Amino acid sequence: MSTKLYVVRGSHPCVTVERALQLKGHPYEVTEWLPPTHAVAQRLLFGGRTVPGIRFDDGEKVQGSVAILERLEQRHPEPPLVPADPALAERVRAAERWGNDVLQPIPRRVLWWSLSRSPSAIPSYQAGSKLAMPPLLTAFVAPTILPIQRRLNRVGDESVRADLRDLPAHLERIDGWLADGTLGGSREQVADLQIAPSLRLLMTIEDLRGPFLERPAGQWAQRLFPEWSGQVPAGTIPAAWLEPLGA
Ligand SMILES: N[C@@H](CCC(=O)N[C@@H](CS)C(=O)NCC(=O)O)C(=O)O
Repeated sequence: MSTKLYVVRGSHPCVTVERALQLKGHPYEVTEWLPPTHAVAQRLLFGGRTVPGIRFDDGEKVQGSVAILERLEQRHPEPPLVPADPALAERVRAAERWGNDVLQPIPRRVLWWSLSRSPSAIPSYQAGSKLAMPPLLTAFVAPTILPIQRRLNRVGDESVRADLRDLPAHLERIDGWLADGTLGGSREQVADLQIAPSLRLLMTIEDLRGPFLERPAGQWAQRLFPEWSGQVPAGTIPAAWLEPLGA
């Protein structure tokens, strides 16, 4: 049996786990779900509805990017994804938890809001997917899928405006971690793998890409993940909402 990673195309925590498997040199196969069918399939396989989930080659199953990286580290310690120095390891773990709890939901909310405004951008996020639908079919199903995703992710004007207001402080924090070596070391660690994909996914929204690229955080995410499918056209987010970012 080979290790199987269960993903939804475009999901940033799935990218986190896939990069970790690649860094460890652990062979794996990818099984892709088409949302919203993932919810039923993942619940049956793992007990919870979200991706990523992994079934290791010996049958052990783990769900959730932080739990998967932790288990991967125990099963395959080399190369390490957590620093040997205990004080730095504690900082890296704390940054990873913040990345999972605070930062990770933001691209979900902002992106589903943006795709609801610019649904013609949806096919760009399916590039490279085995399950990519023809654009006409996507246009047909989008009015059904978008409200479900908005509800699942508690997306509304107010939550997205609050996310955009909070982003400068989050970017400041990440810039600080890059400056003090918690992030952006010579080898990628669990916090890099958790935080950079969230930034990179946000940078597929053209209105955010410019302001992000002006900061160390955005430049770092772009360096770690130069290729990323998807593009929401400029002008999707109202200009007034972007003011906190200096855009
Ligand atoms: N913090 C968890 C969250 C996973 C999560 O919410 N994944 C999203 C995709 S990015 C998902 O499965 N959403 C669909 C749903 O909530 O049903 C992790 O890192 O694994």
